[in-house]
Amino acid sequence: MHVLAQSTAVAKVAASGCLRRSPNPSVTFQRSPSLLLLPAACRRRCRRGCSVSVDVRCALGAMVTPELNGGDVGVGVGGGSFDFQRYLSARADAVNDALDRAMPRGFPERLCESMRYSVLAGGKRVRPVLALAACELVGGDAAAATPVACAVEMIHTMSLIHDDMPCMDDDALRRGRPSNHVAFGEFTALLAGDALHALAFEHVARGCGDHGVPADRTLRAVAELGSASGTGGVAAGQVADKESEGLPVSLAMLEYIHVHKTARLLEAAAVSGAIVGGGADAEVERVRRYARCVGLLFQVVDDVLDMTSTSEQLGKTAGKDVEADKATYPKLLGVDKAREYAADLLAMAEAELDGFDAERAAPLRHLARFIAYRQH
Ligand code: GRG
Repeated sequence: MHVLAQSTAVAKVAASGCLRRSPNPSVTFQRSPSLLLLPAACRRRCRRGCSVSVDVRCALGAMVTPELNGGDVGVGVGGGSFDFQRYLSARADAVNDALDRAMPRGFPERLCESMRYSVLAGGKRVRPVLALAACELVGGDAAAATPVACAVEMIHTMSLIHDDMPCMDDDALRRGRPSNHVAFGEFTALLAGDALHALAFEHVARGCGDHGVPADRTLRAVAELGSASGTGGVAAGQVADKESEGLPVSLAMLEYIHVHKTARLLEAAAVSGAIVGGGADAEVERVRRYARCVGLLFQVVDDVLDMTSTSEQLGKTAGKDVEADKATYPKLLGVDKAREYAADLLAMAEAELDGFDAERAAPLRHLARFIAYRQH
């Protein structure tokens, strides 16, 4: 029992420490030695009862009890019943409609077509749904967070377009179809990504006011998204990732890469949603801590899936981390320990929701489980 508590505390320190950002990435590369202790991280089982239907292999499937399955329909939370599948598909549909309206048409035709091609190609829409659910958690109307939700998806999609290009990961398959540069050529893909990034900020700046979001909150959301994209986020993680290829990578460095390349944008999605939803500062910070764990969880699961799934299952090329000789959690810890770490992160994320109203927190609770148990 003592060992359990202690190792969970280690994982907790690691998860919070790893997400602290340094203004100087070269300094941050050296930090977070606490993560080196993570192989000892405990298995912490979900303390909440929820129903079960794990019938397919999933990233965590081999090591956690089936009670943890959160992708299930009709799971009891806080004494009630919450239909997560319905919630997810309703929110994803709303985001898809809003994205369709937001994406430009017309001149320059090829640029607009290329942007629409990647944004409207599907995808799980995890980040926008996080934004909407965080907004609702703090008592806001999901509509207020729709511009922020769309913006996060635009930034995410631009990162996928650029990530697939020959100068980055050189991948021909994305979201089950040819990558943007394969379909439209390199310079168009590059510019489509650039234009999407610009549109994201324009969309928030123009759209939030239409939903009654006060200007100071809109500005805070813009700052959050900007910080998650640049040297404090995705771009920093990507450059560290590329520079590390083929080299020995420490767990601290791996953590830096994953937190910045992936987790930071998920964090910004949830935090921006809570900000435009009118959340108090303490609520926003609790949402941030939840989303930090979920963001890192997302990438740990991604690493495991890359190693254990097929390209058909993923809709993108499987096994490419191994091929590119990239550091991943399964590579550094082994698949079982990576799964244990994911389970710890899931438990920590859920613990951050305990202070909120159970019904309002149900979507974020189940979203965390969905991320843990996703199969693509
Ligand atoms: C944002 C300024 C700026 C630059 C981008 C190219 C680049 C710099 C970063 C690459 C970031 C990247 C692709 C990280 C991987 C994140 C990840 C796990 C993506 C997969 O996300 P899913 O599974 O994909 O949510 P879908 O298709 O479902 O949306």
